[in-house]
Amino acid sequence: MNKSRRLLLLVMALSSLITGCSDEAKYKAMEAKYNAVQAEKAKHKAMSAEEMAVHTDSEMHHAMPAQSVETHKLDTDEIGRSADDLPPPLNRTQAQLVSVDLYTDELVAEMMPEVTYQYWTYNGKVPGPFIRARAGDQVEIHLSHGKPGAVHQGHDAHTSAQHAAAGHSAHSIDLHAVSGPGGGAPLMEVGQGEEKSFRFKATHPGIYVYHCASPHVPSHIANGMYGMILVEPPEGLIKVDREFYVMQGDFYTTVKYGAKGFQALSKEKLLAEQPTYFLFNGRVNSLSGDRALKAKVGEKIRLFVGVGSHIAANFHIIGVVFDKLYPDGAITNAPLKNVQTTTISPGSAVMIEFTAEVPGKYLLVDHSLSRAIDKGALAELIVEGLDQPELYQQVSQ
Ligand SMILES: [Cu+2]
Repeated sequence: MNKSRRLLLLVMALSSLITGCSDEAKYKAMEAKYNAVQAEKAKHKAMSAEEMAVHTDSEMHHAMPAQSVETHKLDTDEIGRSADDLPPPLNRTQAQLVSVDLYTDELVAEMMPEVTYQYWTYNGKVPGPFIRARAGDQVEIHLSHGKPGAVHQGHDAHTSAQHAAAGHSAHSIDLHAVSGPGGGAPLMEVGQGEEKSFRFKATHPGIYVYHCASPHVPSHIANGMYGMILVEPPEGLIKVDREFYVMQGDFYTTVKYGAKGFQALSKEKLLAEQPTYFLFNGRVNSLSGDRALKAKVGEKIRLFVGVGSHIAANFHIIGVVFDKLYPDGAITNAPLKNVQTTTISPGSAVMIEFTAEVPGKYLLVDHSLSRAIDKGALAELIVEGLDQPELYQQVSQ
């Protein structure tokens, strides 16, 4: 050991004596915290790239236990599609070719703070894009396995074998608006790096669900591969002020609701039909706070609400009577009027219209209420405007 190094050590020893043990302990705690965060991040990357590949479904249950995470904000993508993320009314009188670009993407995102999950998606969000066509249109769907030309860490690192081992060697799409075998799925099975297209004529006006139809189909759907397609009647829909896109999905994790860390799909719970989470648009509070549905007093609101996955929803908005309900996707039938709650079958959707008359906050729920209070099926509608005391007021004693 040379002189200068000895001197340096002496200075370090002295300074540690001066500053005392508490600083050192603090530093060590910080380091441990940093390492935990880095380990968690590394684990997520490895999970999507390599570990997923070498575990079968049942092995994954054991290989991915819940981890405690010492961080509050993980560096993940926003998984939830905003409720106002849908195309505007078509407003046209001629048939047209509607071209839709879809890609599949598997990505780790937060299901709730500090709880992550590997979603399988169309275009990186749950639900997938809202497709809007008009009866008589030709609709052309382009589907590629993986985001075209994108550098998606982890995804590009997948080999075909890894995709197969992880259960997503192929994806596809079955649109309930299609009249034809498999709703298009047999023409649209895409393996890694593949891209396929098919075209269909939108013959039946309605609001429909689409979803992945590749094996194991229920797992693909449970992981988030669904969305909705609206086929407007030739005359269009009546004009409203706001439209919103909401899908309820059931999710199945190996560990209980709210358990921190990376959560794997529990195929056992899926087969037992025992969801851990019921979610609107992909995650807990996806449509609350800043992302709440927003409207003004007097505005006509239209909701397209669907169930992508496996358990029927009991859709209700606390404090709202639905002026009009078009059940089972049948938007050209006469609506039911003055409805409180509606059941939405798995693989089905409804159209709801009402006018927001009293300002305030309204909660969208599954009225099987433990799903809303304890399992995530809760969203917010904020209505702004002047009070309407003739409709709603407190009476003092
Ligand atoms: Cu799929």
